[in-house]
Amino acid sequence: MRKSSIRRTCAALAAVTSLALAATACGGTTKEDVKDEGGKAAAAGKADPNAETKKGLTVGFLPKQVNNPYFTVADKGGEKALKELGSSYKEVGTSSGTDTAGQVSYVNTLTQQQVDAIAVSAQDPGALCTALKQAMKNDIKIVTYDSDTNPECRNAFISQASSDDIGRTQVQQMAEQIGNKGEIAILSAAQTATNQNAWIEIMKDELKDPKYKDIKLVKVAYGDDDAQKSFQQTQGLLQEHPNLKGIISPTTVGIKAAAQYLSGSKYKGKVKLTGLGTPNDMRKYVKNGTVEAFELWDPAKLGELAARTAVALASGQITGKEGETFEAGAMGEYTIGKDGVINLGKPTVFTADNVDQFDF
Ligand code: RAM
Repeated sequence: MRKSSIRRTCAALAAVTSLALAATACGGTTKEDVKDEGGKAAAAGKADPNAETKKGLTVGFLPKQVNNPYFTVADKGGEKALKELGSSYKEVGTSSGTDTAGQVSYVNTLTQQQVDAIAVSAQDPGALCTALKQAMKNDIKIVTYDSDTNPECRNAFISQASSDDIGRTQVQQMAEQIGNKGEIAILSAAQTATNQNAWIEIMKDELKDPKYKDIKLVKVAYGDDDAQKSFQQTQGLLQEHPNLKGIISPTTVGIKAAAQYLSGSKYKGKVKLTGLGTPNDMRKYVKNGTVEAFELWDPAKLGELAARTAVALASGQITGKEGETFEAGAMGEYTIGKDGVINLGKPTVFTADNVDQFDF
């Protein structure tokens, strides 16, 4: 039976029976279909760096939130890379950044459709685990990007930069802008977001340094990556804390909404704002004096690296173990670090001097 017809049969089986049953019935056949040495090595749990890059694969992208410009750019980067590699791209996802059940059901759908790999940005670290493990049992490679799940629930995580680089620099920028003194708050995304929570932990750790003894973190607020909620949370922070000197918002949706609120208020330029934003969203707030500096990485490169990692995994060139290396096209060679983490690079700081040089 050809792989496509096996897949159709299995998908039909999965639709009428429990997924686990279909997985048992179909798992062996799919593996037998792997003819190349790289595939065999990978099936035996070993990477074969010389295995041929497979074509005709399907990689499903499942961002934290569709219609979030950050993920639109990231996923376009993935789509472009997959086209170059001769594979197919599809994107599914929820429009709310806090719809964990929706994300779970999308993982299940992609599993039933027997895609070759899934690139997912997890809204919650643990909630997707069962579904992702089921996908892996079905021979689907799992790459998390942007926001991780637990390490045993995926093959590799593409991290935008180290949490240290992202968390500490935001505190350093804020401290500089408020002259190392005063009350500050954080406006985050969803309360469960793995990436924002990791960065906030590092921010708190950085704040322990005695040089910040006069800075007080008074609140962490959550805007859920919802523009309206983030706007209202900013307003609430300023009402509750009239002495607030600055807000750090480590989310592109949050920082934009906070900038929008501040720029139309008496606090413009007085209450400092920094965090993670896209140059296209933040340009006007840098130019009108609401924001001095913020940072981010190139989301398109993050999506591209997620796609290339997914294909390298599905081709058997890597398995996700520490120390394995692979070629990510023009992006160069990447090495897998501890716990299957692959670091994209370092974030870029944007100010009035360079913000016009970027278009994303
Ligand atoms: C938002 C999302 C995403 C985060 C960026 C910085 O778009 O929360 O997960 O990485 O901000």
